[in-house]
Amino acid sequence: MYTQSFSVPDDTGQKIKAVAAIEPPELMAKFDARIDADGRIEPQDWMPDAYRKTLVRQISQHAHSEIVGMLPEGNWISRAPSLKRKAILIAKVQDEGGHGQYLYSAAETLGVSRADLLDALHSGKAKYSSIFNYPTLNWADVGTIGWLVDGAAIMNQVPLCRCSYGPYSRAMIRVCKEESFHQRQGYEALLVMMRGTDEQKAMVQDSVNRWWWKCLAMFGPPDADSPHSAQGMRWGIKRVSNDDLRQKFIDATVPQAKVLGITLPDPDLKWNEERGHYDYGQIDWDEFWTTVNGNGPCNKERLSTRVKAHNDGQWVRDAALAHARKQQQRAMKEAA
Ligand code: BYC
Repeated sequence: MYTQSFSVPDDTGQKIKAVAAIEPPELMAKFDARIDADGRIEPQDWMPDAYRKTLVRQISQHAHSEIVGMLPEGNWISRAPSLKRKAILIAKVQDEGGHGQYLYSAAETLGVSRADLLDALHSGKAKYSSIFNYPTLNWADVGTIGWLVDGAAIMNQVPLCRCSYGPYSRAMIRVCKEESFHQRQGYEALLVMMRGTDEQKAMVQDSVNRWWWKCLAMFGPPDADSPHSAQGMRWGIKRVSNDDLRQKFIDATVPQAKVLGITLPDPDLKWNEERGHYDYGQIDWDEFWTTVNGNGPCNKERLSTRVKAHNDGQWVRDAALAHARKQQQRAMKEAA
């Protein structure tokens, strides 16, 4: 069964060789050649055990993030300020449920069961994105999540459309198209508020102040402290490093903040002519790890809401299975 304890070694060169050494050399050579040629690995293909485990870990964490990610915004559906905003928000939250479905299906092609993956989430063993453990305190948070959280998610996910594992890369193409709409609707909602009253403008600024640093942490620990990066990059699962994605996100977002007319809460944020990038301040990694390890402001609430939704939905799964069994029996009778 999937476990958090699996860890691809961080002592780059030597340990990557160690992974290869325990696999049959001919199969490993064929696999490496496919990766080197930027080919795709499909479910029926041979793959090293560590590659399979890495994918199960990453894809399932990603799937969990999508379905837990429905919760902070879902809280605002009944309080959306207009019919239009409510319809957009419902569509967005439904899309996230759909992304979870594609991703659990992609993980299942690797030989794990959805029930086991969900057990790992519900028992607190599996990780999901740190960002969903923070509260949504005002309506502007819904816009900020679209603009910054979905914006960060797209930055991370576009390179995953070229991931070496076929089912994951194909799922990500569809996910990215939908995420792009999510990002735009958030930005547009904030633009409207920034053309509104002083109270609305203050609400947006307060929201961005609370989410900015958490969004930068979403990309994961700095490259030097990222145990999985070297192997993930070697296998074409990860295409761009955590720090490079974070930098791309900052560079793309600063001009958008200027158009909006809000201030990003970082006194060290300034253009560095020499690097051709924005410099930025220190991310609070202690706070990040506290949250990832289960002690953020909303971790317990998120998990208990998910467990309740899962238990409340048992009758739907039972009914779907009973219906499928009935159809199968009917088909067998007709065929006999
Ligand atoms: N939160 O060696 P590293 C979304 C963990 S939102 C929690 O760099 P890797 C959405 C990491 O799992 C985003 N944990 O790992 C948006 C590892 O722990 P384990 C979901 C994190 O895998 C709006 C440890 O730290 N996106 O989709 O090479 C609405 C060391 O990290 C985080 C994805 O999941 C974090 N932020 O790189 C709804 C994209 N960052 O496993 C939904 C796919 C790191 O050793 N995933 N950790 O216990 C990825 O691209 C990569 O897995 C990551 C991490 C960049 C996230």
